Amino acid sequence: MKRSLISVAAMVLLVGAAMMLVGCEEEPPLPVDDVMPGDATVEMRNEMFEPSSVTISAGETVTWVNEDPVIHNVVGDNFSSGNIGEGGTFSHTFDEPGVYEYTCTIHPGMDGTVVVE
Ligand SMILES: [Cu+2]
Repeated sequence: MKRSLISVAAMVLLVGAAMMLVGCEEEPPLPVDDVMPGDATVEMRNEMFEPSSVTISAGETVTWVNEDPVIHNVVGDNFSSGNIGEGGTFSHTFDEPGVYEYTCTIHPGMDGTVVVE
């Protein structure tokens, strides 16, 4: 009895390990689309916007997610997030086509672009 329990446990471990290996190959490390609703998601990571440029259609929404342990913000000509702490998010809907550049005013050089088609 004990022996079969052990072999079942070993089997479960093996299957689990195999599934993890397969998972690593097929899935990106961070399924960004699953993090938040929104038509595009931009991560704030290592004091950069990632991706630094996103393209959406008019009427769609960009959601920024702060993955850093420091405060960031998202400031453009017609939108401003205020402070976003670790794990925090900010969303903005872009109704008009155009090229919208934005920055984190806390970190010089932390810039991004939203292209609205
Ligand atoms: Cu910042």
